[in-house]
Amino acid sequence: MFNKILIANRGEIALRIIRACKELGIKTVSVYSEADADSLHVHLADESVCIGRASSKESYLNIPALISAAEITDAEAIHPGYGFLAENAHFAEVCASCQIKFIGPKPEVMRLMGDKVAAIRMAKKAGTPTTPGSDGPVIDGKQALEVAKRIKYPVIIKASAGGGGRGMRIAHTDIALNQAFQTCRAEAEAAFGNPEVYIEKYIEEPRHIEVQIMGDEFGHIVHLGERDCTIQRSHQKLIEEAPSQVLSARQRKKVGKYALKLAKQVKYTSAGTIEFLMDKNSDFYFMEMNTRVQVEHPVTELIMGVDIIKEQIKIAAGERLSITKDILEPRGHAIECRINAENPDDNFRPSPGTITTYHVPGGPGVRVDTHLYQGYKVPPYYDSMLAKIIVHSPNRNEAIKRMIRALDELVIEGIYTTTDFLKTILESETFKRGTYSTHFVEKFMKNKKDKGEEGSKK
Ligand code: MV4
Repeated sequence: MFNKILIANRGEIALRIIRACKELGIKTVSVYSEADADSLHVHLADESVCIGRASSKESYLNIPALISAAEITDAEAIHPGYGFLAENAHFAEVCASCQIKFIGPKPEVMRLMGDKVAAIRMAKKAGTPTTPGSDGPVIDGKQALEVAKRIKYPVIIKASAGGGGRGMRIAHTDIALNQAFQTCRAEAEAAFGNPEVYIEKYIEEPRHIEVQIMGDEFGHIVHLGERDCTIQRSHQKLIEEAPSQVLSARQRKKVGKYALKLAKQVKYTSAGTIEFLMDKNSDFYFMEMNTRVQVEHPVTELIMGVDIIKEQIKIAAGERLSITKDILEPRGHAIECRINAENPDDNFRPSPGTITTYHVPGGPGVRVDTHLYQGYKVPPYYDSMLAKIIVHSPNRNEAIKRMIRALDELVIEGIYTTTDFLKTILESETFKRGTYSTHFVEKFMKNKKDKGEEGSKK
């Protein structure tokens, strides 16, 4: 096992990783930007190193600074968390060349899955269903029209280097397609330095279902069931749950099998997530694979009784997966709410500042993953997520009630947060019924406006 790990991240995920290390008897090194000198991850680690100025580019994305920090502290491994360098194959290669173990999948697999066209090819090869679409990149407007004619409108144009909802355009007609194709290419070139795009049939009103995968370096790969992440806004997930209440036992088995096929095809190691869209006929289509631990991993941990971060670390240290069963049975229902420093009444404008009053929920079945403390100053430079409230109950109805109870207990004053907004979603009949698509929040906001209702106040 490792003696010491450097955590190349900040916020709640840095704490989550430090806690796993402590329980495994591993020493920890935190890195921090000048804006994070008063952050909890700096204090909870055994050692900490300042790696640069406030901007991510000069600190958490600064590869030479991170490698130097690992070298001067004798850290044998780096955990990247999520975001920042977590899916950067080049960073993983630099780590390897410096004899530092990158806690994640192999760089080749990260690079392959980062190329969305290549990922779809692998899915097809594995027998994992994909959406009807162009077989590979689309090079000109003429070819785009040919593809649309074959698969029928509506279609979606996606950047090969995109992902997570960035660089996408929908078209319903030939004329719109021509325009969208050119714009999408130009945007992809500007955003990713790669103009390559591909086309898929646009799945209307889908649900977002993703499957957690873990693989060790002995070729043992398992899935830990699905998460339903349909409640999102602007490609940011707001509420995630596991298991998905819309899947029958048969469908659950099916989507798990589809995910496992792709993971086995690429000989996946470490923790990863395979994302699917589910259409109105309950058919699944592979969307993309995330080669990192995700924000929403705790809902899987609670229902499966697995510590995903500890498993990730053990796998990287060359140990075998401690999960021996091929199929794990979920126990109860878990829901996660992401609390952001944003004002829902002002188009979710970020709301940095000082937390003047702070109280966290507790009691049975409540887990809070956060880096907040009373007096903490939320910096304006990074992601606006403040906390994750995660609840576990015997069934979905009980979990919803528990979450509402937990959100009622949560007190964060001094800045705007999304707490009350999330509560109104949980209290809505549509959420309770569970009959919604990825457009839920958009429709919910429109309804609120039409009724002239007010949202959460400071
Ligand atoms: C789609 C789609 C419909 N049809 N692909 C959004 C994130 C990125 N991973 C891919 N995304 C989508 N791809 C086809 N062929 C709709 C989305 C999409 C979406 C997916 C999951 C959750 C929320 C979403 C919101 C808007 C669009």
